[in-house]
Amino acid sequence: MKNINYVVIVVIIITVFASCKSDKKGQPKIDDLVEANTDNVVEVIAKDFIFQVDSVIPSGWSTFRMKNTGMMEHFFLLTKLPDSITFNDYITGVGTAFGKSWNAYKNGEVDKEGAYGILGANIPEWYANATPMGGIGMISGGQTGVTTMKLTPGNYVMECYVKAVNGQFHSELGMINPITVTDNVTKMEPPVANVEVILTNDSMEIKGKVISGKNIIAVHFKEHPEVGLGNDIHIVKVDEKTNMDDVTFWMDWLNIGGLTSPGPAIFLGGTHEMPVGYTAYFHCTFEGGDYAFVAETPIGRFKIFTVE
Ligand SMILES: [Cu+2]
Repeated sequence: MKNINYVVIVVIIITVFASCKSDKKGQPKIDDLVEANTDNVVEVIAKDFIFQVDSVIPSGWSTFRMKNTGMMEHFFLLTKLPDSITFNDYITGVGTAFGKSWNAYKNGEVDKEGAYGILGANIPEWYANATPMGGIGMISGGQTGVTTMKLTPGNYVMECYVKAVNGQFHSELGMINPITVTDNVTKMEPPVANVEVILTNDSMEIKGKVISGKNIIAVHFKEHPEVGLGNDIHIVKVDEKTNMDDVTFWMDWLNIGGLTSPGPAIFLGGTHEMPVGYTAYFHCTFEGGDYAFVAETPIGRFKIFTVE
């Protein structure tokens, strides 16, 4: 009995001493917590028309969770900037070029080909070396999108280019943020998917079955068009009122009324393009019913599926 008491007292003393020690130093305790927390979640709040998000995030795998608390549809596309290029260079160079092109088309000064010509003539040369690095696909007001992606260190731009009723891009109204991705690498591993999507220029191949409840959908980027936006994927709810021609028309930013709130259906997320060889994982919870995968690129691509 005496011996047991002695052991208990010694253990208590050692425990108190050890916790005092780590409290005093502070650091070891924090490191332990970071190591234990392998899921790195980056919270994003989308409002009409701002993003609330940390401006500095680690590299490696992270899960981005964006709640759309606004009335309008929102998404975010991440673009990694070439080393010498700043956030302001992006706004003045890329933002202005898209604005000029869209305004000329909207005002009836040029056709679509002419609008793309204006875009090509005004976009800065360095834009060829900027890299689309995924994002969260289109989400309707009140919905939450969740996408897991791997990022490399560097300077990024987060933006939404849905259009307001007056035709201005949300990025022009404030939905554009600089993000620094640091050398600190998360300890997160990519999730396990129950559905795989393979995107090429000619096809959207779906492997596996979307089920009622939680799904993790892996999107493999195998190919992209040589010019313009890359192949991407978004999810839309399909009901008796949904017209897929309206949906695909709406997904084209260069249509009058395209990407302009309010959208023609309920959007539930997805992911934007990443470089060839990358995989993004989006998480989506479904009830029974009909849905469609729909692309911004290539224009007109969609595939309807049923969740039982
Ligand atoms: Cu937006």
